[in-house]
Amino acid sequence: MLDRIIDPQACPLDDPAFIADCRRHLDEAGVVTIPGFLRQRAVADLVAEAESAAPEAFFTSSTHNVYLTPPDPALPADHVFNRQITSSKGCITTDQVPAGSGLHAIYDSATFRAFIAAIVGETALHEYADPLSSINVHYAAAGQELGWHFDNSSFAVTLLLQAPESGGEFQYVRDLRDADSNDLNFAGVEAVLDGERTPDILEVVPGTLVLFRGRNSMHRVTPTIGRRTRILVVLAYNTEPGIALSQAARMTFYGRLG
Ligand SMILES: O=C(O)CCC(=O)C(=O)O
Ligand SMILES: [Fe+2]
Repeated sequence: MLDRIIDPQACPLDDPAFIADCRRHLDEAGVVTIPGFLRQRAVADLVAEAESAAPEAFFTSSTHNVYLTPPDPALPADHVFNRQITSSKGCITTDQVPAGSGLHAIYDSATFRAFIAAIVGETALHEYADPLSSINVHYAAAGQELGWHFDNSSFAVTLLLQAPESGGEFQYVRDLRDADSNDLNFAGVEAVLDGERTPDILEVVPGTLVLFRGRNSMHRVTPTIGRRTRILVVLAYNTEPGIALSQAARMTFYGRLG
């Protein structure tokens, strides 16, 4: 069944050598891309599905610092910790993805979960306890972007469904901070924000699976240019069962709790 959506030639989910390769690559580069993960037919179906759900998307435009924390009033407003960055996008949630969608089939698949878990070095992965946060489809129309940030989660799984005509580029700077030792690296972050340090660019075409460690690697998606909306799926897992996304985060990202 899953073979109709995921191409086993591009991504043999239960091949130990392939898993070991992906794992090594993630450890060395901080990111793994698997082009051709989705069959072309599946990409077309999922784009059509995402386009029909787009009117239901919740749109947000917000400002945040790169650490995704509240500002620190003890520091000057123009300090890098307090620098405000803009993000704007539309989003639909797990419960808005049609029941028969390939996205549920992928997300729920025990084989796929075991594949991701093995690559990121976890024993098991679990869905969110709330009905919104497990599968999100992001829409970035012309001018919309995701500003520079570090993720709170240790890894992210995404699937690009549709690339814009131009822009919508995923840029990143590896290991710019060390969250575990609380090293925020203000100078390094400032150099990137001021354009003094050139980020790496991740080449991603539609149908590619991306596994990214974004907790210490600062990243952004540049503004979409042109009339074609960038459409990206985020598959989010927890390493413990029964965990919901915080109410504050749900209100910010989705405008509702359930
Ligand atoms: O849109 C992307 O490719 C990356 C998304 C991302 O960085 C995030 O959701 O935190
Ligand atoms: Fe991110």
